[in-house]
Amino acid sequence: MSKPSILVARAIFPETIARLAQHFEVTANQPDELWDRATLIDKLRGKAGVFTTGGERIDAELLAACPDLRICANMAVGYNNFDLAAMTAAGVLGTNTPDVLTETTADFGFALLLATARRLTESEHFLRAGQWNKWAFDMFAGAEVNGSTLGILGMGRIGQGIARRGAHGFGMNVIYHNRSRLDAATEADCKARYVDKATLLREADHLVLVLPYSPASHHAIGTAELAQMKPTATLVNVARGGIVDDAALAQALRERRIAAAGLDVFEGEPRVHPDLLTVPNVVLTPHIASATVRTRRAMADLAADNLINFLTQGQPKTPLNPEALGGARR
Ligand code: 8YV
Repeated sequence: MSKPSILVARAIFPETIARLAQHFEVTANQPDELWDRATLIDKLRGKAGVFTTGGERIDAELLAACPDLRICANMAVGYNNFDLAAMTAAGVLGTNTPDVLTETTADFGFALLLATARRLTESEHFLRAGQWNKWAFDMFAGAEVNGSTLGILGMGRIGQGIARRGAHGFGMNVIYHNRSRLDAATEADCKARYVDKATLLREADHLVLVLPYSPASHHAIGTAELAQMKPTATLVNVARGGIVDDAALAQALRERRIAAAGLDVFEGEPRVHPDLLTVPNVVLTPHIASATVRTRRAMADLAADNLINFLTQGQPKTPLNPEALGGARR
């Protein structure tokens, strides 16, 4: 029997390609070319599966043009690049990579919180620019982290990981807001108290965003929300671009309406709003919260497992829309 054909849309570990090639005819993109949509659709013709990395938009138009496609395996926990309803309607399975990146991403969220509060980027730029010629009592005095109030918007697995780090490691008072309240045991484990969004914005000394992006969370933090925060507060986004109105944030930072921000994700990335590049009180990183070698390997392995298990045995490991299997394309 001939092997099914799959597309790996972006460069990935050579070992992952080799493993996939044991089961599939693989079209890879190891030069890591950035394909436009027409090219992606063209490359997908005749493919039963695609390995995506979060940037490839899978929607009704693409699915209609690729009738052989049966599974889209995202190497990311977030899947806002998938129109899941359209995929389900077309009988196409989507999978993501939950759990394997939780602690690594929580580590990074906390790193960004610390860097933002303690002004790491700003002070390093100052030093590198040769501007440090004397010590001063108020030089780069930042916001206290230990014992302060940590606010978390979006209390899924990563949010809980950040809460535990704050509560248990830094003695922080943790408050959170989420679509649904956690069970009592999880709240106790995270030492976290559920509050409404207005209270979260008003009381947090450090606000971390860890909610999924959807039309409902678009600009969840904009001018009105920033105005409710303390002028001494910091804001960290390790979730998705588009949750924060970047233009409004840059203005709030410039006017010191909040103290500082740490951003790993941006609206329209890899483009970064030019105003964010010119304000000093922001720490900027290029969407690397899950980027440790071990975790990226685990994510690639899980995405590959999903393709292999589904296309060879019909048993994906981490399906997003198992209901699609009823009407799955064969
Ligand atoms: C991915 C992420 O590396 O998993 C996610 O949702 O944001 C990151 O861990 C990124 O999405 C790859 O594009």
